[in-house]
Amino acid sequence: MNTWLLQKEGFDPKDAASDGNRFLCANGYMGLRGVPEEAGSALFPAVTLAGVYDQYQDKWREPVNAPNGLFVRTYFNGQAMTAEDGSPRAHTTALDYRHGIYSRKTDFAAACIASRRFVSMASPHLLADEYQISFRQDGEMTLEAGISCDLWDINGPHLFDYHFQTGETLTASCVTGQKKIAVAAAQCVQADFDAEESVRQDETGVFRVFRRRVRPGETLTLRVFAAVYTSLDTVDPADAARDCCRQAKAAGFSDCLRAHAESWEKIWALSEITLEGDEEAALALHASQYHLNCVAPRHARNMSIPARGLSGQTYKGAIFWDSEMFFFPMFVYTQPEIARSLLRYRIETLDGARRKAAEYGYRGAFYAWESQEGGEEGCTNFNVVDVFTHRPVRTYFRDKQIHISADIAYALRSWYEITGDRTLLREGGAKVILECARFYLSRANGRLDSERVDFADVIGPDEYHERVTNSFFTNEMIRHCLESALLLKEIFADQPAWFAELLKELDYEKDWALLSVLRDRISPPQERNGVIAQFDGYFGLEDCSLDTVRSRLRDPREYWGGDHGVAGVTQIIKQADVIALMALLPERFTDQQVAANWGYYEPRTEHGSSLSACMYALTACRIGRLDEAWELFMKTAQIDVLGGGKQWAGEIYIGGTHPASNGGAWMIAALGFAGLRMRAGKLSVNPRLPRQITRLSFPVATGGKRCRIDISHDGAAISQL
Ligand code: IFM
Repeated sequence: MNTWLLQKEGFDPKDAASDGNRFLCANGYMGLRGVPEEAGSALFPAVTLAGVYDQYQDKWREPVNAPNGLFVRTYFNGQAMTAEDGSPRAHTTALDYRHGIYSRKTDFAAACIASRRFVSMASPHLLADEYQISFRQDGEMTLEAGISCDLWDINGPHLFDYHFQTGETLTASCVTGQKKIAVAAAQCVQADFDAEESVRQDETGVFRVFRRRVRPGETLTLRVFAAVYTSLDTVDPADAARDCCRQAKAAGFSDCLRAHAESWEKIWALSEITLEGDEEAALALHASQYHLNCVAPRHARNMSIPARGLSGQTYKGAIFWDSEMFFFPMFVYTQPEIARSLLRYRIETLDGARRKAAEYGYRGAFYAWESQEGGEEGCTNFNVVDVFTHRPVRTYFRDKQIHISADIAYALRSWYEITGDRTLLREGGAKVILECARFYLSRANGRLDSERVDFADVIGPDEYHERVTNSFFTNEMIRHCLESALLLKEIFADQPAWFAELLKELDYEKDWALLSVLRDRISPPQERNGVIAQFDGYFGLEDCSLDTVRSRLRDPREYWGGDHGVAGVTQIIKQADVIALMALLPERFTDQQVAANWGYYEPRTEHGSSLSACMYALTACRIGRLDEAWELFMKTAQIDVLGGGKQWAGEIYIGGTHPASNGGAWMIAALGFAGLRMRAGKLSVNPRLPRQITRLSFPVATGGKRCRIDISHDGAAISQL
């Protein structure tokens, strides 16, 4: 079995949404969905741009899909040769995870189309395709290769004022509706055949048209180079896109491919986990690492990663807590510059978080639940549409999921604890922690003189239970945030003047004195037989099975949460909550506590979020439930191999790739199975290898150096690289 190759036989348009995700190519700047070159908008093609957002009318803001410069469609005797129309005798799609190469082969009676393409990891604006067609029959061929503007948008259209330029390089220039960001796509080709050439342009795009007579046994090859730039990158995006294409064409497809593949080799040298003993698992781990690595913002120093990566516009292309909790760990241990970029994004969007806190009448930093450019909140008050009434449902993620600020503070502190590096804290990280802590002081609403401070009307990670009091996860993360703020004084003990200046700049004197007061007064959780209540009153809810709750659904797409959701009145939870906290702050709990809570909550968890299984797997490793850990690992790691995960929340499409699970797979393998831990750059391991794995080996970045960890059932070794 090739553990680097995902392959699928056959083509069913019904799978197009899911396959577009599974066969995604991306490089952090953009993502190209895994659909055939000739696909029209019905098959959800997209070149999704990172960090470029737009709003159409009063619909949700979402990322922009650029015009697609790799569009190619062939006609034989006037008949379009498309994978989706049922005429192919065979169709294969493949994705080479090692080098990020998508390929397809489609066999028609008259000819066979084979192509391979990539989104360059070596040159962030470049995409390239090698398209080959081998004829079996005599006839007239028309081949169109150009820039398609027939875009799939969830809440679009977003691009207006199209302007095309033709010549050796085709260009499509346009602007976004809201902020008038200029977007340009360019394309040029290298054909190894003679043909009559012309250009066609209309509202669907601009295309070069090749016409010629073909004979059996003839193979024609077209190499396509395309590029995308926006005015956020440069002043003249059209010119830059044209230049990029021309340079790529001059270098040739093979050289561009070689540079791209070499870049991927470097990424694997830094991050690959080799898993031996189970090939399905090895494939799933490669898939997970591919999908997370391919959406990392390597071209930037202050960007983060959307919750559905660059697989489309789902979840508004927004940055969630997924970044800090699930993406950050793999990067901080393997490619710290990327982890730093994720955190810089938060540092640079502090003002957005301050604006949000002020909007709700609070001080400090209340980060966006769904953060877009500048930290703007993308989450609406009506984030789900009811499948029965088709009405928007009032959801409270935006205003009540206050743990988000503490999650960000947690990652900033982890950066310091893991790497020992203080520069990020000095360069804005400390300010973020202090402002997050200040938000919780003001959220406590002046109740600091009472003995117990409740945090009421919140939502923890389990989104099915809304507006609860004393969410254990939320309270403990707040406590951790307050402690982190206090710890800053110790961290900068040798720079007292700088720290005093920072407090002065933030006018923090009064708040500083209150940090420890609130820390000590946050209400303790309710408990029963060693099980911690997820929130006050949780044990009073109906205690029934997951199957019972599922049997109450009247529509498979029905939303389980909210006022009328089937889960809200029961103890069934959406995703890891108390257990997520035990995974994030392991030193606060004994093995017995983890075991008692794991045993109680796991059967009551739907795992309705792709963020759930990973947390249960990590804690299962700790308490020696290795068979369950293995099962949860496979569930996590295989999600984008199988195209799993929930596709609908009410009437809202939530499909896409699952970077949180992708990061989760790395976390389970490295932090769970290997028991990796790094403190101030010093490594240790504490292996808990499931029987299915015979060997686990992976690199880790420690300061300027790198180590390799090798684990087997005979023991563990750490060596310098
Ligand atoms: O951040 C998550 C959230 O916890 C559950 N719903 C999906 C979000 C994005 O992955």
